[in-house]
Amino acid sequence: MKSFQSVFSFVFGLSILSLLPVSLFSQDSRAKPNVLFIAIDDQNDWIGHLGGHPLAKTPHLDRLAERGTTFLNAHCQAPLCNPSRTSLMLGLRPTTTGIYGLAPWFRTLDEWKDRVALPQHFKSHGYRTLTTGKVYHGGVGGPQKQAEEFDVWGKAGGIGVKPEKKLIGPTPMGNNPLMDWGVFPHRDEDKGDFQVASWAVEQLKSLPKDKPFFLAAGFFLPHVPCYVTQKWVDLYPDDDSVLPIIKEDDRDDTPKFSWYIHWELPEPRLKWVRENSQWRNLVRSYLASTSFVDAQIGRILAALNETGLAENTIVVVWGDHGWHLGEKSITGKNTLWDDGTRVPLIFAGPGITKNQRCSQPAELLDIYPTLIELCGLTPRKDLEGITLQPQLQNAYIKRERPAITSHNRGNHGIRSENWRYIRYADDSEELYDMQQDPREWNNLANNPKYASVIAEHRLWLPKVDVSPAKGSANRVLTYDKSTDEAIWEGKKIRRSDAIPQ
Ligand SMILES: [Ca+2]
Ligand SMILES: [Ca+2]
Repeated sequence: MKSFQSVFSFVFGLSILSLLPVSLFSQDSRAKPNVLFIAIDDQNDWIGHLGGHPLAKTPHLDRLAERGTTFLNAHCQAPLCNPSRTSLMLGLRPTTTGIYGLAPWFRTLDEWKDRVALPQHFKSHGYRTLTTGKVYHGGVGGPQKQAEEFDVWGKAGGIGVKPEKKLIGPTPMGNNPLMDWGVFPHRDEDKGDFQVASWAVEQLKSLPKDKPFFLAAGFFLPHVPCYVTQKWVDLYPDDDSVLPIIKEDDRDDTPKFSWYIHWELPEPRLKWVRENSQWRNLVRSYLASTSFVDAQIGRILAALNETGLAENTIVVVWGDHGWHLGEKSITGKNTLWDDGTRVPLIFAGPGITKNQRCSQPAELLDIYPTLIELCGLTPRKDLEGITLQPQLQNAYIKRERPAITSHNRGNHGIRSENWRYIRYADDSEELYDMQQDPREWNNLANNPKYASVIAEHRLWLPKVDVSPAKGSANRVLTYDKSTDEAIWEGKKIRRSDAIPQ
């Protein structure tokens, strides 16, 4: 009797299995895909296929985009390293965590010290997690804490070889050592980013196959200092055709408060780089650095192909925020325009439609839930991003939510498919028609014709918009509407103050 039962259940079981859709069955039996997670620091949209700069040469990223889906309208959640990366890795907006500045590290906060970050979620699903280079903004709280974030730590990366002294003259606001760029003779192999790529390549070639991997590689360039060699800068003409197209009086129609969110910074203004004949040098050095990083990413992708891992590895490439190179009279980050928020975001690998360009707004916040879905991990209800999986199948599927970027409490950029709306903490506003005016030159916020567009975009301003977290520092702005008092990095800004140059 017993044996009859087991034979019966065996046969019954088989017949049930045969009724299951083939795709579900094969998905369950397939090993989970690996993840190759590549970050680029301060990389704006000067990427070949993104069209942010007509001369940008990034053949490897362009090829990767052809092998998958690239987002042409992807934006960071904060235009600064620490808050942008914290948001992406935790799946939470800066307006939810209060992390707006270069400090604090989120694990120092009671509220987030046990929060399961993206790589930890993968680890808890049986992945081996590895990291090299700049993935989080700074240290993770000492060597003993490293193992809590990733299983394996590789080369730290960073700048690498440096000239004996700064290549350019002293820069305003304290002559910050990072504010430097240009050509000096050195070997590619001595750069932090080269070593990061080499370490990632070694891992791909030697990793045991017992578990899927989540390998994070963070490139430092084109973050300043943009040190390059002649062969990289020679990719770009040594004339003014490399300069971005700007409007001289572009800031005449932006509110004074637009200056408050990048009030005093080590990054020189356009005025300084012009007066010191550094504009072209900066632009070429930045472009050359981008091409250098593209080549390093190319080395990792080549290893992925050579090892046969490409077939079962999801590749995602993202930049943490944009960078101005003269547009709107400044260089650097800390802005809510496309120059400050638009970033590369490319997905390729199993289950992702090839050769797609998606114009729907996307957020870096969406990476966490997207990777969960692509890899079949347990979904999480506490993430503020929305999966991009529908667009990875069909790039034309609409996304209702615009991309939202915040720079300190009360200052938000809302980027939909056709519009850019900005609201500052003092209620001043900007609106740009991104189809007619992609350079965001003509602020339409005061034109009554656009009242309904503005009203529609205002609905997306974050409902939760907390004060800076404990320990916040560097690039932190607070504002009290009742007294019109603004404080930037501990110093009062008065309405009558001249804009620091
Ligand atoms: Ca950055
Ligand atoms: Ca303007």
